[in-house]
Amino acid sequence: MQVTRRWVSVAGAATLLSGCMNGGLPSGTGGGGAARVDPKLLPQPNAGYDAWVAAFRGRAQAAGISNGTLNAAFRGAGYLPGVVERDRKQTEFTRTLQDYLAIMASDEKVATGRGKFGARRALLGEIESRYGVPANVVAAIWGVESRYGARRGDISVISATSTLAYDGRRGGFFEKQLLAALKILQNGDVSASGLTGSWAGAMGHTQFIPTTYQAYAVDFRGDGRRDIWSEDPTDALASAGAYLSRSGWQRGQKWGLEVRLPSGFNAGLAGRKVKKSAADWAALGVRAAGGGSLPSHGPGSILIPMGANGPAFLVFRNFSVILRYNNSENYALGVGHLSDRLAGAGPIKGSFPPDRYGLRIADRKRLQERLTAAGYDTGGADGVLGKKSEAAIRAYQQANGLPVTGEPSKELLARLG
Ligand SMILES: [Ca+2]
Repeated sequence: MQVTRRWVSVAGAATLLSGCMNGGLPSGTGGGGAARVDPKLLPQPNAGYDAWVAAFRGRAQAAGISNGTLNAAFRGAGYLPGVVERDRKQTEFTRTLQDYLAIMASDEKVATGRGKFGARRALLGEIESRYGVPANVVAAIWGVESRYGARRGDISVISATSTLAYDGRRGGFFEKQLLAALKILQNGDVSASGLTGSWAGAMGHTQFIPTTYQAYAVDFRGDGRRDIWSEDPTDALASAGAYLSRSGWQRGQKWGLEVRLPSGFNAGLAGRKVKKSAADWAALGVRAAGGGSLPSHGPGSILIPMGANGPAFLVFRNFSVILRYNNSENYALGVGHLSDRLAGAGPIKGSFPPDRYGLRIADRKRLQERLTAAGYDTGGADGVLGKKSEAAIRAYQQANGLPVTGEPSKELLARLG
């Protein structure tokens, strides 16, 4: 990924590329879950793309893809302008840990997640026995990647990856994904019409990109297919467990925990480069936020993702394994925290500092609520100011003769009441 604190997720992509993610966790979407087909996500005529595909077919055949597979794959596939648009827009917003947690692990999301976790407890227990990755950690990945299967993606993977390969910004990477997708079809794991995913080719319940699928997906019950796409999440969840296991997950060890730092803690000791034993951190005054002694799971690092005045964490080796799924510390903290919450833990205990506009999450929620009430759709009121909120602020500012910045402020909030 091109930067580490991005709001994205695609299994394995973190180690493979810069910023190729599905954006499966859009912010500010609140409700509005009903699927609407964006016409830009339907194939549109494009002569340049057609010429690219014609040339690609030769390269694919040289890589062992049959004509029959290519014909079946590209029947109905085509250039998707909406995919290129999303690829360009990806880097506009940076998300803080608080944003991530608001999106991944709000009380509402946790309540939904506990229901989904409970319903699949037996399966997740079997996966835990086989791969050593705790049921609640696999469930958290599931929740974050596809909202427990609700957002598996319905875009043709052949169309999406061929569009991005043709587009060329990261053409080499996406040509590899396209080839891997064709191999999946040729292998018979899924039909051409069933090979769907998110806009950047991340597929199924746990949003594996095709190369990650090829390397790590498993057929848990041995029915002959590694099926991560269907309603039944068995293979997908087992594949996530297998992937974390093969990435070095240490059985019986925690990812980390929230801690309380002593006043005057040397912030220079924060960051994954500094590793100390739990005993050494304890000697420096670090305490478990929930009370009790610091657990010992090998050398650990202190993370303060929102600065010294925000929440603090002690993370162990398994935290780095979650990073293999998506190389963002905020992502991994979000998954770790959600996994704890699914298992019954409470919310983060530390307080979050105000944002650069001086607003706290309650202020941001109120701003979204007031804008919505005034007729400016922010796409929900989750306290995460994304594209929709920015557009709503702009529209409000325009309509009220204010300087059009698209940025929130205390003045704007006061004006909205
Ligand atoms: Ca299977």
